[in-house]
Amino acid sequence: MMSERSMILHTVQKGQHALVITHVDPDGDAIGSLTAVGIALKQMGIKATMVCDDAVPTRFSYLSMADAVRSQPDPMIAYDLLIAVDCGDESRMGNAYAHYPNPKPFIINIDHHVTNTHFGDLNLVLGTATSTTEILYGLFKEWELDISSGLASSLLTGLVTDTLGFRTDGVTAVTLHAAANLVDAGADLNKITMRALNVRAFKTIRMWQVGMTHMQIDGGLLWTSINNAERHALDFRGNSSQGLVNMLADVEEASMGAVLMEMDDGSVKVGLRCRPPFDVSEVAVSLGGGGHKLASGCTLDGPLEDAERLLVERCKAAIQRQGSE
Ligand SMILES: [Mn+2]
Repeated sequence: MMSERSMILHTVQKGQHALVITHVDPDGDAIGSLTAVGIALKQMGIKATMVCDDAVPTRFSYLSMADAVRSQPDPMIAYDLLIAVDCGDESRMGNAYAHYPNPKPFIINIDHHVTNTHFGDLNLVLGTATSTTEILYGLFKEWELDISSGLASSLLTGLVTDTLGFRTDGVTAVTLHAAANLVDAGADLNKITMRALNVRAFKTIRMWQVGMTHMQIDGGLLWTSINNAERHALDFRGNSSQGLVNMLADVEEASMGAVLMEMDDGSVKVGLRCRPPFDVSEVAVSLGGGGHKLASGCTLDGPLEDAERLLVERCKAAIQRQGSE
């Protein structure tokens, strides 16, 4: 029996031109994973196109090959392989996948979301890994791939951002050994922490300000919502709260934190966070979303007031149930 890892290697080596896709509204692990796979395939002499529906945030511009990320696949290329990174389900790939003509290429799904739907033809899903780049690091080591400094920077970026600087629940000695090896290979931990984690756009902090004005606490849930008019007034185009929800969930009196953001189409993007022993993925999954125990998200139908009422009710019930288990 071949292991999943060697089957992936076998499949990748047979490929002519790979399409690599990461999730919409990308974070550091998404862009780190996307560019890491792009760099690795290039080192292996395999053609690849890196795609993300949304533009690479400027704070990740230090990553090699970040400027080669496209917003859609090249229609002139017949891809024979699709590698999805950091995507819990197909919809996370956005239009890059949804608008891809049938038949779709063979899919390799590499991810660390516990709620991953195993949508690939080959699935390397490790819910215990702190980031998708931690999984990729293990994969590349097994393939005995040379970890160049560019590759190390991409991999460490995913580790640093998804662990909020090695502070989250799932961080183990394995994570720290991987990070140390990546620093040895030439990644600059200080620069990555500063650029990918600490530095934020002014409009992000303005968005936090608006969100913090509206925050409410009830039944252990600390939440806030930002409506479409407010989001436009801030010229805030993202659809995640970019750290605001983490801040809310760190409040001592709160068991869970939530941020609701109304989008142009009337739908409401929800970010959820909590501390052990609570589990927000249960709430997110029950509302059609997914993620991790301590960090999840979902999209609700508007209007915003109805979405808010539904979410608050579900979260408060979950807090009561999970707190007494
Ligand atoms: Mn991730």
